[in-house]
Amino acid sequence: MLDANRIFPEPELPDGRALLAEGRALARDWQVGPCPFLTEHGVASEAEHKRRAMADGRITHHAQIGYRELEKSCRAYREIHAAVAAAGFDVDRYGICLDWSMGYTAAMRGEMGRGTGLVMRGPEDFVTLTGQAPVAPHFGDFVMGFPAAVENTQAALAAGATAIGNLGQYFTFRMPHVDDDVGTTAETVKALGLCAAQPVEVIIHSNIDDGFAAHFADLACCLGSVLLERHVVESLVGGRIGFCFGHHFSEPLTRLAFQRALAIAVEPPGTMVYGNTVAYRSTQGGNFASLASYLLVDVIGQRTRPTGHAVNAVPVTENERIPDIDEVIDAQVFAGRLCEHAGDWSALVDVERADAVAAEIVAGGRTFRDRVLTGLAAGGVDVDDPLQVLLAMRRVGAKRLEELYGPGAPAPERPRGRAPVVPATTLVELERSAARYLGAVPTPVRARIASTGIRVCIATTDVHEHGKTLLEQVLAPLGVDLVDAGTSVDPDDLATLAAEKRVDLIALSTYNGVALRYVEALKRELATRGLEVPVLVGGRLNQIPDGSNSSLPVDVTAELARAGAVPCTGVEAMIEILGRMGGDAAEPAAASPHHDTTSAGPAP
Ligand code: B12
Repeated sequence: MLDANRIFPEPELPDGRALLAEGRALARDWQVGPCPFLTEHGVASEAEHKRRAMADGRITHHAQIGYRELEKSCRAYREIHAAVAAAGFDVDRYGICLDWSMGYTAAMRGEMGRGTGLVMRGPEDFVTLTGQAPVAPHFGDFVMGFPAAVENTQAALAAGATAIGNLGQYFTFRMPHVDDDVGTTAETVKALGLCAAQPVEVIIHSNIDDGFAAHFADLACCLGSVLLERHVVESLVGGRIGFCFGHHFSEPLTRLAFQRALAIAVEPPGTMVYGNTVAYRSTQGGNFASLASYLLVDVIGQRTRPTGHAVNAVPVTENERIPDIDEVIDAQVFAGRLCEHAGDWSALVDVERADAVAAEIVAGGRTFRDRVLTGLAAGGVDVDDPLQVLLAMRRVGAKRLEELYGPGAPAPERPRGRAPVVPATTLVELERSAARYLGAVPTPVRARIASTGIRVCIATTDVHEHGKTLLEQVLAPLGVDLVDAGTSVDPDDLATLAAEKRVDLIALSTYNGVALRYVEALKRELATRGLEVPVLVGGRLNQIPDGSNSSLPVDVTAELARAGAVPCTGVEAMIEILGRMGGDAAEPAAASPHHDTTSAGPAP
């Protein structure tokens, strides 16, 4: 079913074992350096600190920080620690949000644009940051899985970090204008070797929600991908892996069950349980309810079956923009106080139900792992070569792996063609949301849209795919002819496909704080191809203004309209526009937008 010749069309691939040896050899010069966290806690590694906390029955806490400017990030590193301590609680570790442009090597980074995260000039900046307070540095963004995997791992180690990742991002994140996934994989294998060869324990981190977990319909496949990554890091690389999950785990029972499944399937300690960020869809006040709901589950999970995962209180501005320092402090104090309350709640929770679901997830996960490894080997992939296993999984992708090897019984009518052993909530929620939108479309509007025969090219500027998936699940039943340009698409590639397919309209989803820069580049690319099609854009329409002193993104809706795009707050806006375009369908068929490549049908 899988064929290595098709997965790897390259005449030859680098030898993963040789790359591993090369990475291990780098450990002679690059080792874990000192930092206040290791010194003040008297530990050689964060894993040691976590085991100590597990033994003491203490729950550890994770906060995610990282602002464009190093100065503000250093201030955050100090102030959050001080303010949370003043309130009588602890923040044990910081997840450092490096900017996506840090995925490029320093030599490549130049004019490659910026997102909303922290940009570092070199190892000295890493050391400066982690020197601000006795809080463990966790480098889990834009390190492993990118062209700069080795140089960023070297800098993180030198700055005293003993939890470095994020293998999950390797499988799904793509750097704009970088197509060399063999090179990216080679650098990642070297970085894995460098971590595995350290004289102290370094946790190689993987956030599965950044990876395949956002795409699987079955939580058993999520656990199966955990076991596959563990095979690579622990059996092939000789390192130690720690997992994070949480963004997409909205249902308390399966969220708790997945923590227990990890307790069975992987040696503790894990890194963190991330907040259920997709549930943040309300106002700041409303988001406190989402925070309390998932955090209580995570605290009870650590109380009743410690796995060393830090809990992570996500600030309530999550669905607006990157949170500011005081918002992070409020969330951490909220978490500290909730831990005090949680003790009384544990008795009320039937963890046995979660354990029963965990057993199903683990059994299904092991089946998935075994089937994938057998399938890859049968297809000619060397499953003992870390480069080949990683690259094959990345290229085949979550959807195809689940369709081929999922543990669920075949069910052609279901997403991925299988009945999930334990359904993943994300896809179920998206299906329900699409059905709600569709149900609200009046029949005459449906008829009008269907009559246009309009062809829409749909794409995202980054890894965020749920908005696009939702749109697809609404537009296809309305009879819209969809051209899928995929995720993390570069403006030139999008314009080329739009021209080739003679589309009538582009639907663009963007989230990483690049909305305006991307639309301006796309407009230029479309103009060079003589294509004038409406560009509808939705998602998070913001960007950090050049020279900003707040490092916080601002709304760019007005600028997008001035740039000639059509900003859309939601799916309804697009349906309304398509419905109006349909209104013009009275024009004779000859006028159908397809055939006239220059002006693509009625203006929205
Ligand atoms: C899920 C999520 C992820 C997942 C994505 C999984 C996936 N495969 O899709 C993961 C964990 C991988 C992820 C990664 C990152 N994320 Co994220 N993510 C989110 C989160 C929690 C939800 C977004 C989402 O999908 N919502 C579900 C959709 C269906 O709902 P919606 O967005 O409201 O969409 C509606 C409309 O916008 C509309 N719509 C959307 N697109 C379009 C397009 C058109 C044409 C139209 C008409 C309508 C439309 O349709 C929907 C219904 O109306 C948001 C925070 C939040 N709660 O919103 C952060 C968020 C978007 N992420 C953010 C960031 C920074 C990142 C990272 C860079 C973090 C990092 N350092 O690694 C990376 C991205 C890296 C990369 N390579 O691109 C930031 C963006 C900051 C900003 N712009 O101000 C946010 C806001 C979180 C935060 N507060 O920091 N993320």
